[in-house]
Order: sequence, then structure tokens, then C-alpha cells
Amino acid sequence: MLMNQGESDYTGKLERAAQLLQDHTGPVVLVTHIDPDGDAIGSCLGLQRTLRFLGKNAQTYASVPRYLNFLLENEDEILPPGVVLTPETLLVVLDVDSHDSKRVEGVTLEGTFPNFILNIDHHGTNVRKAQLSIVEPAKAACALMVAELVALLGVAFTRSIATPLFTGISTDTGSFRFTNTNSEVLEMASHLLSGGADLGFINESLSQTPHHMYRLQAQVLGTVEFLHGGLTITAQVNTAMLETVGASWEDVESLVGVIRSAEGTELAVLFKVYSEDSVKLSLRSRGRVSAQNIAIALGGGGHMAAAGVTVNASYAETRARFELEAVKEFSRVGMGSGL
Ligand SMILES: [Mn+2]
Repeated sequence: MLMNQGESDYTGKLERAAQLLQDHTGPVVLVTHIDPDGDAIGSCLGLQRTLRFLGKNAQTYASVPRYLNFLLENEDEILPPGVVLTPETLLVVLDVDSHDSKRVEGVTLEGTFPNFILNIDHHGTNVRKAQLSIVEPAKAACALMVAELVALLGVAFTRSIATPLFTGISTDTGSFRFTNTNSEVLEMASHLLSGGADLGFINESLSQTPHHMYRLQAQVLGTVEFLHGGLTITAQVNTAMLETVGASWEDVESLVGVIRSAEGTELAVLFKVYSEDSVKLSLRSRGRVSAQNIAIALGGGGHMAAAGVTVNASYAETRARFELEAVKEFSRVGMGSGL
């Protein structure tokens, strides 16, 4: 694979990170992004357990969503956001740009960055301003990068370490179905399974749909529309729908996955109408168009296959802006004729 200059020394940087963590005697604080997903929590837990195995004082601060609680071995394994760093703390920021203060959760970093920061991330939009930024967009999951770091630290994949890392890789590859599922992903998944990652436990724990979700899905699926000659499927969800069925915004994350399998579509978009002037789009692509390009054009970010953006405008205006950018993206890849 051809890599650009900044990313050509991935292994060297990972080795530096391993050395840094080995040598560090003070506390290690791990944080990740807001609305943490399986990759975010899995990366933190995999690294935290590895560091504790090495005798380090390592602690994650994050808001664990209820559906990922099964990964925790005890209830205070991850503490709520709001840590105050001491000068001797090494800060590890996973699965998010350490310098994106709106997205980093757990610690307040606005303006000042007094501590040494190790940033491990696979988002190409990362500005790479940490003292050690390991950013590799070609990696399917941050948990894959952490697993490679764990191997460099010489720590074996036990059930306890492998299970969250496997969950992270599984989450960001859509259970090994997205196009980012390459041989490297499957090889690492194999190593993690050999180490005791419990695939059955992970998948059964992740497929525990709360009863109200079926009623929420009925409401959201009632809003489905097909645009762009059937290339795009959209749906929307708003506060009133959530209130009707007793659901929360946290419940909504998975719904874009429900619509993305529509026959003949290339793009799936779920509009989360937070208020009169705030709408979040969750975009999914099957791989021919870039969800990331559309999200970036609207002020957000993400990956080719999965991206998101919050637009401060009405639903109607947000939707109009989205449709414009989607047509541009379909045109860019030669699918725009007649749209
Ligand atoms: Mn990720």
C-alpha cells in the first residue's frame, strides 16, 4: 500500500509509543470521543488492561453507553468524564483527534495542552498535533492499532484484553462486512480469537435489542424515502418520536444500519432532528461514493463508509444542503447523470 510521507513510519511510531508507555512511571489517563462506540470503549479497555497488567496506573474516563456495559469487568473500571490531569500524567487519546476539543470527552483540553499526549487514531482528518500522533486512516479500527501496540508491548492477548479489542474491530467493520474488512483485519481478529476473545459472548451481548426499539423502528421506518433515482435512502427521527416510545437519543445510533441494506442504494442517511435548528446526519455508503466527502462539505467528518455531521439549521434546510452535496458526490464518481 502506498502511504504518504507522514504515515510511512507507522511501525516506528508504534514502537516509540510502546517505549514511551514502558518507560512512563506516572499515571496514564485514557480518553476517547463523545458518544463512544465499540471501537472507542474497546480501544480504551484493551489498552488500560494491558497497562495495568504491566503494573501501570492506567485509568479511562468516558461515558460508557448502556449497550457496551457488558465489556466492563467491574463498575468502576471506567470512570465518568471530568478528570483533572497532574503534570506527570501521560494522556492517551484514542479514536479521536486529541486537538478536536469538541469531540474529545473525559478531560477538558481547550486551549491548553500541558501534558504529553499520545494520540492513536484512524481518522484522516486528524490534525496530528500531539507530541506523538499515530494516525493511520488505512487502519479499519483504532482497536486494531491498539492491538498492534499491545503486541509490541509484549503482552499476550488474554480473554480480558482480546475481547474489548475484538469488539472494537468488529464494530468499525460492521461485524466484518464493510469494505474495510481486509486480510489484516481478519488476521488480527484471528489472533484475538486465539487469545480468548469470546465472539459468541460479544455478539449475543451486542444483540440485546430493548423492546421499545421495535416501536421506535416502526416510527422511523415510516419516514423512509428514496432519492436520487433510488440511490439514496433517507429516514428521520425527532424528539417527539423518542418521547412517544420512551426512547433516548442514545437508542438512535443503530438505526442507520437498519436502512443501509436497502436494495439498489449506495447511500443511507438518517436525519436526527435534535431541534428546530440542529440536525445530525449519520451517513453510510456501500463504498462507491464517499460518505466522508459529503460530511466534510457540510462541516463534519468521518470515514469513506461511515460519516456524520451536525448542521445548525432546520430539517428542511439541512436536507436541501445534503441533497446538493450528495448529487455533487454522485457526479464526482460518475453516477450523477439524470439526478
Ligand atoms: Mn474508530
